[in-house]
Amino acid sequence: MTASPSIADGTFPSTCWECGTICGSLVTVKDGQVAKVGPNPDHPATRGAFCVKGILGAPGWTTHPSRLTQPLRRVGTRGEGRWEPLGWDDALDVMADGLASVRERFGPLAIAGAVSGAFFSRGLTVALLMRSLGSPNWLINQDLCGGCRALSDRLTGLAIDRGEDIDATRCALVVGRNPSAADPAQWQALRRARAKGARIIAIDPKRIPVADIADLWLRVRPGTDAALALAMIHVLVTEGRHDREFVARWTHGFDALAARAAQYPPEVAARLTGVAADDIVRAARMYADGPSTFVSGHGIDAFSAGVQTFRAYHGLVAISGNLDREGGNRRVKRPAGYRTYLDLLHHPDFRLPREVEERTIGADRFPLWAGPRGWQMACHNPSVIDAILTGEPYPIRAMYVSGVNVVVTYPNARKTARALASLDFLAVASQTMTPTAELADLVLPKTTTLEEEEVSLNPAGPCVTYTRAAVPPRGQARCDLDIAVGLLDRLEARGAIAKNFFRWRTQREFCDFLLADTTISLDDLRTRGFATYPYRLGNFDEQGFNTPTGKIELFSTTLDGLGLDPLPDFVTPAAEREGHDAGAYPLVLLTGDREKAYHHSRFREQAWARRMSPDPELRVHPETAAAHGIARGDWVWVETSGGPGRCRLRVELTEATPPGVVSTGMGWWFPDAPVPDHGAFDVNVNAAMSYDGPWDPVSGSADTRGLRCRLVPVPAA
Ligand SMILES: Nc1nc2c(c(=O)[nH]1)N[C@H]1C(S)=C(S)[C@@H](COP(=O)(O)OP(=O)(O)OC[C@H]3O[C@@H](n4cnc5c(=O)[nH]c(N)nc54)[C@H](O)[C@@H]3O)O[C@H]1N2
Ligand SMILES: Nc1nc2c(c(=O)[nH]1)N[C@H]1C(S)=C(S)[C@@H](COP(=O)(O)OP(=O)(O)OC[C@H]3O[C@@H](n4cnc5c(=O)[nH]c(N)nc54)[C@H](O)[C@@H]3O)O[C@H]1N2
Ligand code: SF4
Ligand SMILES: [Mo]
Repeated sequence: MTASPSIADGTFPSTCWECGTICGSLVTVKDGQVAKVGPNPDHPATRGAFCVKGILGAPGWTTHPSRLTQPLRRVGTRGEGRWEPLGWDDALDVMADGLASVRERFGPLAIAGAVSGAFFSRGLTVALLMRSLGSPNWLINQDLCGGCRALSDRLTGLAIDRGEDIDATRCALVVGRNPSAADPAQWQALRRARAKGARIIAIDPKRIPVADIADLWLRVRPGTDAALALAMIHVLVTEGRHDREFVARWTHGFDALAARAAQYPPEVAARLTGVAADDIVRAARMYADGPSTFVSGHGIDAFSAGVQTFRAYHGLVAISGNLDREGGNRRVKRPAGYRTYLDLLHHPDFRLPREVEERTIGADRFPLWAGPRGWQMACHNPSVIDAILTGEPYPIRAMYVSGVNVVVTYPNARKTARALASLDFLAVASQTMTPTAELADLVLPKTTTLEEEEVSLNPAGPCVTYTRAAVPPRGQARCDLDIAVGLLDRLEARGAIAKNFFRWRTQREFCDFLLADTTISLDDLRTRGFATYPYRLGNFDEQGFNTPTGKIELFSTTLDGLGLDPLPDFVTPAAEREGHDAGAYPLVLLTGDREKAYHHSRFREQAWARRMSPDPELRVHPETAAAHGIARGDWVWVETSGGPGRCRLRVELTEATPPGVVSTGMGWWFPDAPVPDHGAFDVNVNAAMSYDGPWDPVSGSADTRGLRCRLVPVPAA
């Protein structure tokens, strides 16, 4: 079942959606198998950019011998690794019984879903499945990803997600973004722009490849960017380089922002950030000589002051007038009639009663994140882990984890595992057996991105882009929507749902629904792989700003109303706050370096990827290594201040990482290491990190970098 009705041999335009870049692809199918995946040079968003994960990773795990091809039921104790295969009918009955029983005993709110990848249909599917059960509780890992940026974008009213017009810019301000590893489309565009004479400013503690092609590289101290951005605002304002007309017409709170920025003149910011005052002034002037585009990344997101840091940079974008103009940051605009997944999440037709939504875990403390006013109306994830373990504010007793490897990718791996293992019922849908799936009662085999259809909006095009189900699902694998629909039928038969929110029974019907009110036809999309639509820059009169004042809120009336700081401000980074013993933990830890071979915890089973990147590395400056008596290739334990345990990493020496700072990737585990954790408690940095806060007061994000740490040599075996 599932997939596209018309699977055939040939070469087809499609879209890789292994990551959020969603690159236009060409997929060649021969004898019913994927023979080749490569870039589509005609795709308007990605213009031939592509990466090895799309070329090798996606086909590699589609056919990998370790691929899950049938449902599995746990036999023996949890995490023991003993399973028995069963058919879908039985599997969905087991799942419906498990969920119905928890619902009966504890109520619908005791069931939570978990997913990642906010902008794919699987997120909506999990959210609507939970809502159908009557639970507002679903976890999406955006607090660890782009959540701070998204909340700032929303509060400020810019709506510039993925709208960097790099090709037409005169200056790209690249902040906390490592495009050469994370985003091939941005990386190609930056190099094209550079060749045409555009200037690049890189703001990054590490000398990453974009720093090497930059005109100006500011080596900021981790976690201090808000001061840098405020100082740049101050320079623009005092030198009269801001866009007065734009500011007067479209923004709210300019004077207040200017007054706040005045507290951070370049000399003050220099002390806080470690960047020379002259360089801050040069960067500000270079950026002011636009059009300029702001290219931001995870390096300033997912930490306990992430929203205010983004608010500072977003303020810079706004006062310089670089919004929705050629070479600036385009606003997200949909084709007429198109509704994004986020629109559907908020649409009244798909909502639970407000009093139920208000009980979403975390809505009481992070109302702009969780609950009815929340960005995605999803839970505050660390509070869900706590609720499972403590029963407070109310018990969570069952989960459906579909599309996220929480044991590996959430901070505090052991605690997450302990929480999952204590549930009354856990089902996990995945393509391969993961440390998360190992703890389940029921494991469901999932299709890969080459076996399923997807329609999504890519604001970078801008275009609507199409993923073809190029080959039939392997074995009995099913897509997320098929699993949800089959399950709902059974829950309905057991009287265990609140309301069936699914208006679609197949992925094809869902794709049709997305396009129904547009002029784009699915057939055209299938033929070309994408559809562009009319897009008008600077149409502020026609499409205003979605804020209480209807203007770009440099001063946030929403934050003010909640008693939070309405203006961006510098917050002392976690590593420098009181309570840390800097003597015992002398180094600062960055995590999440993107690796070309892996997508987070994915593709760990593939031989080519393991050859490219065999061990979890800790990148250390030679001076730091010398001071610690460690050498390249040594294994060290990393322990963080206030952390729950340690993890084991292999030392790599590099001058790219500044002295006193060490950096590593994330997502490490080995499919061939022993069950249940497969090394996720050993070689995974999240085994050494806490998820307990401090949390960003707006998004609830925890610090995934800028933590104090120490290294302990692992004795040679
Ligand atoms: N190959 C590959 N590509 C991926 C992914 C993957 O797993 N593998 N994951 C995808 C996903 S989901 C995401 S979210 C993106 C993330 O990709 P990016 O947005 O590029 O984020 P990171 O690589 O985490 O960090 C980017 C840079 O931020 C810097 N940084 C750290 N702290 C600070 C700071 O305080 N200030 C500043 N200015 N910079 C800082 C780091 O040194 C690093 O160079 O990558 C996506 N692309
Ligand atoms: N310490 C630290 N932790 C981090 C980060 C960091 O920088 N530092 N980065 C954070 C970031 S930015 C992110 S985005 C997260 C990523 O965290 P995850 O989303 O957990 O990362 P993946 O490894 O991509 O895991 C996705 C899982 O879902 C399954 N899967 C993939 N596609 C589908 C699908 O369509 N349906 C279903 N049902 N399953 C699917 C795969 O088998 C895989 O096990 O990690 C976060 N964690
Ligand atoms: S960057 Fe790589 S993994 Fe991400 S969508 Fe493009 S080809 Fe796929
Ligand atoms: Mo992410």
